[in-house]
Amino acid sequence: MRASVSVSLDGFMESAWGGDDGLAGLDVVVGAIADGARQVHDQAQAAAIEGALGATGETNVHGEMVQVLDSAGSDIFVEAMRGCGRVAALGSEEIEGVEALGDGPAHSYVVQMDPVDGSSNIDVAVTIGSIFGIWRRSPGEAVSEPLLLRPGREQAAAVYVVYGSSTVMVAATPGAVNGFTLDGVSGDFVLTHPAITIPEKCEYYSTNEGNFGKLDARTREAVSRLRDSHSLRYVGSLVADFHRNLLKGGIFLYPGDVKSPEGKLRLMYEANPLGYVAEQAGGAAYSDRERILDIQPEARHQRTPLILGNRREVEETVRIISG
Ligand code: AFP
Repeated sequence: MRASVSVSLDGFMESAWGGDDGLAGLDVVVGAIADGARQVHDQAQAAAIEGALGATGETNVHGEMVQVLDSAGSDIFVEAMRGCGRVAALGSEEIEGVEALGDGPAHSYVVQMDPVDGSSNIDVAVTIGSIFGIWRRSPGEAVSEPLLLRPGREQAAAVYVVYGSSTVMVAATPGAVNGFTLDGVSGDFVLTHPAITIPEKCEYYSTNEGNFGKLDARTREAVSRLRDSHSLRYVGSLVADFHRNLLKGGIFLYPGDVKSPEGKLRLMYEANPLGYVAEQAGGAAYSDRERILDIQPEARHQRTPLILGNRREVEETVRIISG
């Protein structure tokens, strides 16, 4: 396994945000995410050989089994965020409280992350991901819980990494979505998907069809409509399903059901960052009733229904679900 060194992000400075002065240091934060992602990539590749598959035996704040790679990935990204010197506070799906990382003038960002998304897929060699929402911190703002309870529309940037047949990092900044592929030899991320926009044509829908019987009548109607007119693709890793829909054209749904009206996915670590990416690429993200980025969070670990992807299909699906 390679030692941890800084990775270079080919073209990020030029392609990302057109020199917005309000985003000074963002390249450092995204570079640290890239550095962590390369380490998670290495660990995922080596997990079976090094006996690092399976669960740790612990459960996380959501009562879910923690996989060995969940725990390793969380440690890697906490250290990457701490080490970059630009992040004041970190919220994580894997950590109950707020990680206070620094309160100096250079600590001008707040990050919320799902370090390893889709971790039940690790043991079967199926695609997993990492997700990050990045907010600005004003000078002197206290590093405490309220700093991490801001709506998604205030994000400065959002990033996800998909560890699949190749490892790709997608970074969204105001008006720009770019994809960088990890070069396994140099360890650098190379700009391979410049200026991503979600296709107009919606080819796919992604949802857990096994939940159909638990849905209310209007949500069943919305899913049935998609089923009749689209191909189904469902990996069960949100990042993988979203990445396909972003590049090929599609819609992802994890609605609430009769037992869990707020669904399964988390507002701060999953819905907000991917909602931001979708919107910057010309798509949309809604709960069953409102724009994801407008939801005022009440708790860092709160859940939300999520309908995400092609704007036209998302709006039509929300219209049917909300009656
Ligand atoms: P795991 O981390 O337990 O694999 O869950 C993954 C996830 O949070 C998200 O990535 C998927 O979109 C969603 O859950 C899949 O949930 P279902 O297994 O209920 O379809």
